Amino acid sequence: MTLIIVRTIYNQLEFQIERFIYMTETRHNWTKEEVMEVYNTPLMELLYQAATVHRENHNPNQVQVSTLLSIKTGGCPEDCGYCPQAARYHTDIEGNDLMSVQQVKAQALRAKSSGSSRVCMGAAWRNVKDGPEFDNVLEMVRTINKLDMEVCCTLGMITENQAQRLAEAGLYAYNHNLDTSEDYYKDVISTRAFQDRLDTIDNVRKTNVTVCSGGIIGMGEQLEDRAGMLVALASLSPQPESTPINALVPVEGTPMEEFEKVSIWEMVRMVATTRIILPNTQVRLSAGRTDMSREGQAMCFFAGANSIFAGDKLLTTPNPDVNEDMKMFKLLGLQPMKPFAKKAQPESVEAQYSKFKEQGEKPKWSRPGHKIERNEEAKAKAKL
Ligand code: SAM
Ligand code: DTB
Ligand code: SF4
Repeated sequence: MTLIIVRTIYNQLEFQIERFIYMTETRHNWTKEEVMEVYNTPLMELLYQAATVHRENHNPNQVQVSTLLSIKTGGCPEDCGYCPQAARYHTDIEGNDLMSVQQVKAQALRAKSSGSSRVCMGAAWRNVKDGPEFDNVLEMVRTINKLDMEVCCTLGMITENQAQRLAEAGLYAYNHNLDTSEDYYKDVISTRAFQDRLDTIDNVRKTNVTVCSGGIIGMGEQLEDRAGMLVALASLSPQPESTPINALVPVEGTPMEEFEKVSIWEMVRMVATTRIILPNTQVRLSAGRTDMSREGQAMCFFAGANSIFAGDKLLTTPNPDVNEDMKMFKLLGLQPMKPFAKKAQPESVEAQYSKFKEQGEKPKWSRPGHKIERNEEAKAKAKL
């Protein structure tokens, strides 16, 4: 008992000191021009600078491994131009209702045995609705937390009350990507606004849950938009604890089906720039790794990436085989990070002792509803 109290006080002190150092050292006022200048630095110099920042803030030989689990697939009402799960486009994915807690537990155990420290549960929802499905998600969170793994959810927009309920269940991280700059967002999605994303992140920030937010490159955006997204992430206070960098996976049937894949050089530059602008975040190599060689990924790790999504599937599209990833780790001398290396395991409160109740009112998320030509075309094609 005494040992537990001493350890808790020690952990608290350690986090307070880390927070103080973070507050005094982290820059939140990057301009787009400065970020573009970093991105365009001659490659060898950029790699050197990013690797230096990386070493100052992280152990360069440790990589955090997350496993994705699509707990509710397809049929989403949103019109995100990149997403195979939007109901309005005609893609070949197999939709599924919400998985059971038992199915999730079995998958989490598999992930744990293959070296993952985190399970990230994704649902193709616009926003969370209070009710039996959300209650089941809360039970999934409690179940995975009890397996001593970090639990992350990505369920769309959430209210402060829903964020509090997830925190109380033992959620470690909430993933909600800005995806691109505020300007370009209007060309990608018409069914919600950039501000909605910021509002959800704000709701998560009011709890103990860490924020995971990043974006996608390769959606036809300009360098200015990549920089704009990083400026927006950097201005969050505190900055996100993890930042997924996805390369667009162009899926047949979506408005972006014919987009060219991003080159490894763009990925390396984006990773290195993210590392410099967000020095403390875990930069996660996310969608697009199946198109990257081991050498390319090694360059990304050198440039400051220190997390991956592992497992042979992302949400609906393929991802490298876990055994191949572990061989790559061995080759590069990388070690999978232990769970709760950055922040203590959250407590998990059972449903019957919950302090937070369902809230009847409907949250007012926006519906900008402007037209995006390529999204309209893809929708029309699906109807033919
Ligand atoms: N529905 C929730 C939401 O949008 O926040 C959660 C799931 S959604 C699939 C999570 C993230 O996956 C998106 O924000 C986007 O960054 C990424 N994503 C989806 N489709 C992608 C694709 N084709 N290529 C790369 N990233 C993709
Ligand atoms: C994130 O930034 N990337 C992951 C996770 N967060 C949820 C999802 C990638 C999805 C890629 C397309 C698919 O598999 O459906
Ligand atoms: Fe729905 Fe999320 Fe896909 Fe957008 S990204 S269509 S919100 S599942």
